[in-house]
Amino acid sequence: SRTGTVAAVDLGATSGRVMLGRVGPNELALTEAARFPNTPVQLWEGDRSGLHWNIVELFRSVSDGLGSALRAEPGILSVGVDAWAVDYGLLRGGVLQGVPYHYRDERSAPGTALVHDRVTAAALYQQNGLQYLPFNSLYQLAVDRVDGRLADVDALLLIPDLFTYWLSGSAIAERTNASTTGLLTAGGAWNLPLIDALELPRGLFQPVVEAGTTVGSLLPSVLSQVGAGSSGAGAGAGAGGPARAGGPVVTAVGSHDTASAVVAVPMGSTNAAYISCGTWGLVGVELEHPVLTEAARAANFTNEGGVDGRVRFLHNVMGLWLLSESIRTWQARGIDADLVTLLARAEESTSPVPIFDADDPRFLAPGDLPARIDEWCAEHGVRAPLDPVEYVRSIVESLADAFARAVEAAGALSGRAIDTVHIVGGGARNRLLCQLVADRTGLPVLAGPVEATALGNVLVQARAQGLVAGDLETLRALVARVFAPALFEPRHAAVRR
Ligand code: LRH
Repeated sequence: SRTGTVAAVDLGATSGRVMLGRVGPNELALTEAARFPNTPVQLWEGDRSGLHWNIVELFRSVSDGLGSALRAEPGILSVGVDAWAVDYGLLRGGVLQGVPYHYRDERSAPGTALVHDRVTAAALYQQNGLQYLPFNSLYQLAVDRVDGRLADVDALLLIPDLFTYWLSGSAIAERTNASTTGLLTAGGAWNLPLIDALELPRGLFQPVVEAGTTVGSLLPSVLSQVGAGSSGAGAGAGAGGPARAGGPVVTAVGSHDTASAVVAVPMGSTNAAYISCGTWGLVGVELEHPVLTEAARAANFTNEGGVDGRVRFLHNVMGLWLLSESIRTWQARGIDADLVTLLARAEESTSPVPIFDADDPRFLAPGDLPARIDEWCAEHGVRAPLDPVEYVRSIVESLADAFARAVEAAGALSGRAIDTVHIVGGGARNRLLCQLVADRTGLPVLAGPVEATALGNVLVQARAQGLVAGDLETLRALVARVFAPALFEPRHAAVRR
């Protein structure tokens, strides 16, 4: 048995990072090689402003980060990319056409009607098991087709697959993220009858690969760009063990960030629920088989593809976006708002705050978030928060409430008696949130690891490289040993609304 190092590129909706993972049979260490912002851009499009990802800037940040990683550890064996779901780049002859849209862009609004006119929501759910989100790729694509954006393109790559392509030259569709398009069958193949029914060009869709597949090697042009020409990377044996001749391979990981996060949730039993809490709060359980009941559809629970053929049965709750977008609103108005300070003060405050529905779609779009909380409160006849501290407390209480409802639904819909709630991702750092979830569910909350997504990415690569072996339970046991989660006990019996 040996020890080696892999690099995880993990791209979130507000920031990205390149992490080094050193893995051996009883070793799992994560260090940060680079962290960079991911700031969307508004571009005028003739009659409106479109919201896009600054994808080329992001790729430069990734390249720079990989350069730092390779200088720190020339023996990196493998690189893998995960990112947020549903969004994609369109290519012609291998060249990106246009700037990929952000799923919060309003262009996808007509997509729901375009798709549901041809396939009812109920029929769709039977085929793809996905919760309805207005920006699921198939709705975005329906709009792209009508707007003529599919006329001259011959390939679609989801965001992490686009980075994998730019790093390795291989065009693939990793299955976990492809499942969020709505265009995969339950068996994990492209759903050609559905693709035809929506009049989408079949040729756009790339071969589906499983997480853990080696898809290529870092392109020589990338190696030289990152300042690690073929004589650099792969030449010497670094601390991480023998280097590969020719530089690192590129490995498909659970490229949907949430799929990678779930790999690293240190669950010890099938009765554990998880909340992967970053920009979104993804709340659910892991299953062997999808739940496609009408009750699951009505509750808007999704059956997304997991690593090793598992099913991520979960519901999207708005997540830390409610906080980050509020902070952005205040700062734009010159109000001094710092999240860490506000959270500390919110933790101390005891004044009652409104609990609003964190699931309400009105909170989806960018813009003045506190004003929309006010609007919700006015409509429901409750007092709106008075100052940033109250807004922050109200948001965290409302998130905890929505999380608790989703945990309960996940258990009821899947027939599991939930006895523990894991919180991973940035939300695991939010003590107030963790405590309130424990209080509202009446269950122990195990918080951490914060970097679950990068860890899951690392572990799938490490397993492909033979640095660790075993099923997800074995990998999770390793995570639990090295990154022991923090326990929050409920302070009283569960709060039911
Ligand atoms: C979280 C996430 C989530 C998706 C959303 C678009 O980053 O991937 O799982 O629903 O972004």
